[in-house]
Amino acid sequence: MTEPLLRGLLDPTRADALVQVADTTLSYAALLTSATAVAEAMARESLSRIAIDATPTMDTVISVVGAILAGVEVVPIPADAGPGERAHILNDSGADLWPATAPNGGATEGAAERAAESGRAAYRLPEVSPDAGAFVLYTSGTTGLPKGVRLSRRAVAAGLDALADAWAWTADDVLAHGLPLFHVHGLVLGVLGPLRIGGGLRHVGRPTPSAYAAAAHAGATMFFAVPTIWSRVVAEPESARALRSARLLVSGSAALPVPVFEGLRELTGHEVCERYGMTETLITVATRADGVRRAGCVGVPVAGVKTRVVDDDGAPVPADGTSLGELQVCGPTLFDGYLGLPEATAAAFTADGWFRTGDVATIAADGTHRIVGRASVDLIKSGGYRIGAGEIESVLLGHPAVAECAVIGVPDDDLGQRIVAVVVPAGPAPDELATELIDLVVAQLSVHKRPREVRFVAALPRNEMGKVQKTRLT
Ligand code: MCA
Ligand code: AMP
Repeated sequence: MTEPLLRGLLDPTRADALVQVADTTLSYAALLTSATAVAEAMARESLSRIAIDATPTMDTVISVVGAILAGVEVVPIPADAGPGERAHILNDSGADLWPATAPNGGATEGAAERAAESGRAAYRLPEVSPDAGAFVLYTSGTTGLPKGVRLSRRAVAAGLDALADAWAWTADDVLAHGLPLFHVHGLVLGVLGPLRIGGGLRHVGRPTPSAYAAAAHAGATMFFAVPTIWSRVVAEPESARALRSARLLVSGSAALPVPVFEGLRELTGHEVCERYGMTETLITVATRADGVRRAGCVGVPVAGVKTRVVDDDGAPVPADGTSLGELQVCGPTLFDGYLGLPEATAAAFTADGWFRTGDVATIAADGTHRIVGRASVDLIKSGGYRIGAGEIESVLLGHPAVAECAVIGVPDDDLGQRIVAVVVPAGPAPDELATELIDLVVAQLSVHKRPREVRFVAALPRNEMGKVQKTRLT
C-alpha cells in the first residue's frame, strides 16, 4: 500500500496537533475534516490541476491540503502577483482556479469555522500514486516568462523525509515561520513538512521579529526564515533573545551573511542551520542538527542526494574547499520538468542526468558545501525571491519612454540584492517616469519583482559584440 504523503495529518494519534495561520487555529482533526470536504468537491468536479491565490491564510492551507488528499496538482499564484503574471500562470498551467469564484470566496470561505464546529469524522480517501504531480510552481529563469516547475509527490515526500532526518524534526516540534505560501520554502517545507511529520505549525502572518518572538513564547521549537528576516531579527535584540527557547533555527533561500549568523549566535545562543535548494530540486544540501554549523556553510547533501562541482568542461573539481565550479545535483528530490517546455527541461540536465543548478560552489574535504554565488548575473535574489532580470527588462521595454534598459541586482544590507533598473530614456525623462516604470512591473509581474530604484543613463556599457556589460553597472 502506498504511504500517505500527509501521513502525520492522517495519523489518528496526532488528531489534537495544532495548525495556526495568522489568527485562525485548527486541530489536525478539524483541518482534515475541512480539507476532506474540499477534496470531495474537487473529485466531484473531476479537477486534475487547480490554481490557488496563495494568500497567507487558513483557506489557502485547507485548499492545498484538500487538493493533496484528492490527488489534484496545485499551482499557487503569488499573493502579490499583478494581473499580467497571474494571467500567465493561469494560461500556461491550464489550471482551474480554485475556488472557482473570486480569491478566498466559494468553497473554502468560512471552512475553518465550519470545520471547528463540525462533528463529522473525516474518512480516508484512497492514497494517490507517488508518481502523480503534487505542485506546479512558477519560477524565474534568466530569460523569458516564469516557467512551471513540476514536482511529484514522490519528490516532495523524499525531500521532507530527508529534512526530518537532517534536522531531527519530529512530531514533537512546532514549526514557526511567516513565509509566503507560494514557494517551496513556505509551502512545501513550511506547511506540508509538519503535516507529513506530524508536528505543529504556527504561521505568524507577517514575518516580523516580534511575531517570531511571540511564537517562541507560545512554545514553537523550530523556526524557518530567509536571511532578510533573520537580519531584521538581529536588529531587534529583545525579540531575538526570545528565540533562546527554540530547538533549531534554519535559514535558506539565499546566502546568510556571516554577521547575521554571528549576531544570532550571540543573541539567541543558536548557530543557525543553513541549507541550500532550488524550486527544481527541493532542498539538496543542509547543515545537520547533529553536524558542524559554520557561517557561510550550507552543509552536506541530504539523504539520497548526490552532488558534484564541475569546471567549464564538466570535469569534477577537487573537494578542497577552494576550487570553484558549477554545483550539480541528482537524487529523488528533483523535479519532473518544466511544464510544456521539453527543450528547457533537457537543457537543465547534463547528458549523464545531473541537474545544472547554475550556482557556483565549493566542496571541502569534509564534504561541507559553500555557495559562492550564481554563474549568471541575470538571476537576482532579493529578500529570498528569485527574479529574472530578463522578464523585468521585457516589461520595461514595453514602455514607450524606454529606449534601452538593463536590470541588475545590487548588494543590499536588508534584501541581499536590490533590483535596480538602469534605463536609457527615449527622450527627456519626465519626473514621474521612475514611478511609472515601477508600477508597470508591479502590474505586469508582481510587487516583489519591482525595481527599488531606477537610474537614468545616456548609454549602457557594451562590449565589442554589443552585449551589455552588467558587471560594469553594479
Ligand atoms: C511597495 N508595495 C507596493 C509597491 N511598493 N505595492 C504596490 N505597488 C508598489 N509599487 C507594498 C507591498 O505590497 C507590501 O504591502 C509592502 O509595500 C512591503 O513590500 P516589500 O518591501 O516588498 O516587503 P518586505 O517587508 O521588504 O519583504 C521582505 C520579506 C519578503 C518579508 C523578507 O521579501 C519575503 O517574504 N521573502 C520570502 C521569499 C521566499 O519565501 N522565498 C522562497 C523562494 P503590504 O504591506 O500591504 O503587504 S526560494 C525556495 O523556495 C527555495 C527552494 C529555497 O531554497 O528555499
Ligand atoms: P528558488 O528557485 O527561488 O528556489 O531559488 C533557488 C536559488 O536560491 C538557488 O539557485 C540559489 O542561488 C539560491 N539559494 C537558496 N538557498 C541558498 C543558500 N543557503 N545560500 C545561497 N544561495 C541560496
